[in-house]
Amino acid sequence: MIALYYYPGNASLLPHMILREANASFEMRFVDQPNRAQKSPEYLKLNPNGRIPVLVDGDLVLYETAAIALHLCDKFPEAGLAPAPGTPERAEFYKWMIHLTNTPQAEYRAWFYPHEHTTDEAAVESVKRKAGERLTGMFDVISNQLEDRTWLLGERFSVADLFLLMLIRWGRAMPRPPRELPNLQRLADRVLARPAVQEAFEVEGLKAPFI
Ligand SMILES: N[C@@H](CCC(=O)N[C@@H](CS)C(=O)NCC(=O)O)C(=O)O
Repeated sequence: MIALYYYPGNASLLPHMILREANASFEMRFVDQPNRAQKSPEYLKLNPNGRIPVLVDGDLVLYETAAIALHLCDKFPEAGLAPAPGTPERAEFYKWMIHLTNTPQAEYRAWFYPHEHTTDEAAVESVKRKAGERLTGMFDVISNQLEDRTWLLGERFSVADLFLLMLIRWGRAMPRPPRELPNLQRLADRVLARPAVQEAFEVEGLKAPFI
């Protein structure tokens, strides 16, 4: 039995899209994030960090979005969502997954939760603005690398593209949203055209504009 603890549009969207891409059988468990259900004693038993998502796979209880994504790639190899282990393409795939999780995804914490990054209430807006600027620079670098590529790995679609779509989406309200970079808009359009992705968005109730 696989269960995904989620809140619409949160980081749980990545494993959700992967599960649908893999045609997996799973159930979704809503976490009432606005009411801080992720800090409840029951949820903290699953993820002591009190963050979404968590994936339960039989006896395995896994947190950290990128770890869940990699686990699902390994669990459903027939879905072909990542290159074969031990190949140079797999190494590139790891590079993108680690980069996306520990650079833009981590930076988004300061954008969405600026009050956690300062003890000075008056500085909250400036923390947020600076996070937005850093994210803008990160998306510029990613966009440049997409210049002659269909997907992050070149001609091969992978879970890294799903990850990037989620991160592009999160920047909808930034002063310069990632979608304004043509390479990112193009990649997002390709990912959004996938039936599994459309299904995940629909089930989570995510409405246009998607990015
Ligand atoms: N490094 C964690 C970060 C997860 C994370 O920040 N999740 C957000 C939702 S996107 C969350 O739980 N926010 C609510 C909170 O921090 O209380 C991961 O990748 O799983």
